[in-house]
Amino acid sequence: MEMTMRWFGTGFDTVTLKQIRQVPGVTGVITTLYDTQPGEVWSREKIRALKEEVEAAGLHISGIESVNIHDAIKIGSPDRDQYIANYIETLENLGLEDIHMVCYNFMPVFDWTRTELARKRPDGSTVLAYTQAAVDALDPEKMFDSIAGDANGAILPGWEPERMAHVKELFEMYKDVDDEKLFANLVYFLEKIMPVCNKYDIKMAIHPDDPAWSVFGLPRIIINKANLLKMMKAVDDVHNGITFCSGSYGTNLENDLPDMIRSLKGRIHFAHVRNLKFNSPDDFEESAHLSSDGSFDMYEIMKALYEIGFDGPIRPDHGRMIWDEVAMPGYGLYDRALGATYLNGLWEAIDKNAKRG
Ligand SMILES: [Mn+2]
Repeated sequence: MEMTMRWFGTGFDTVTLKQIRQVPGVTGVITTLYDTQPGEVWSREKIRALKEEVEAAGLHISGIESVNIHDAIKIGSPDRDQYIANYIETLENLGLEDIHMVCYNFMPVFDWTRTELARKRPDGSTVLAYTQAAVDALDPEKMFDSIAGDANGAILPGWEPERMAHVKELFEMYKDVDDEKLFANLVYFLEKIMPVCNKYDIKMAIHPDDPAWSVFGLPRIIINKANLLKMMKAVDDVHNGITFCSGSYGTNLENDLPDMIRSLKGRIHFAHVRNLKFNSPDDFEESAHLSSDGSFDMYEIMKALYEIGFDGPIRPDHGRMIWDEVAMPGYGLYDRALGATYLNGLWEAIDKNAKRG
């Protein structure tokens, strides 16, 4: 594996490349062109400029998170082929710039959903949290307003104000899309892009829906092992793979995380490893990465990744806000750096143990 951190780009991220370079063991960043809209073609020039900036800081681009999918593709509307053609052009430009891993998601309307961006924990840190009762009590159109106020002025990934201004229209557009239709639209998209992925060896890594169940009655498909295996089989190409995000699959306590990892050997191209603390099955908060701070056994998760020979990029995921840092919720420097260091420590121990037999 390669340890990386997510970086949103100069002007969007409070964390600098220089700071990331100083986190021990981190050699790459996972980044994006944060000012592009879903459906837009990424030019080679823009990709190259981003790459040069990262490399000038002594790091490299380990993959893209995300190249977002236009709603027309997810809905399967008549204009989807044009947006798929644009997506293919973006993939081609990424391939020409020697970038070989692309994370994306296939969630309708909302990206990840949390009901609080700054829940206070006993140690005084603040974290993102989710409670089903709050979602059930909420008008989906107000979801954006309810969380935007806590974002420290940052634009949250997947919650771009331009899209959220049209939430009502988006719901209307998805009204005939159920789980089966969404799955068929995903397969249609993957079949169209596989040739360019094969040509440039670009590994597509779908990110799970978060939380891993339906919210506001919207369809959700990337939620469990059965659906993932169905997706792998439907487009049986190594370039059709997944992002294993422990914090997203872990929202559903029925998901056995190490077992899922072992079942997906060879198709996990990217890993997000973080912990959650459950107060009840319907209420969780994002804890520190350490096993003892949350509900997951992080050693078993890392061991499963090690045992399947995972060699892609891995990153700590949402961190707590600590030491008075002001940053995009989940994406401060300090707690993610602690997370990266902890995950590197687990990996070193697992590796040394395995080699000693
Ligand atoms: Mn994730």
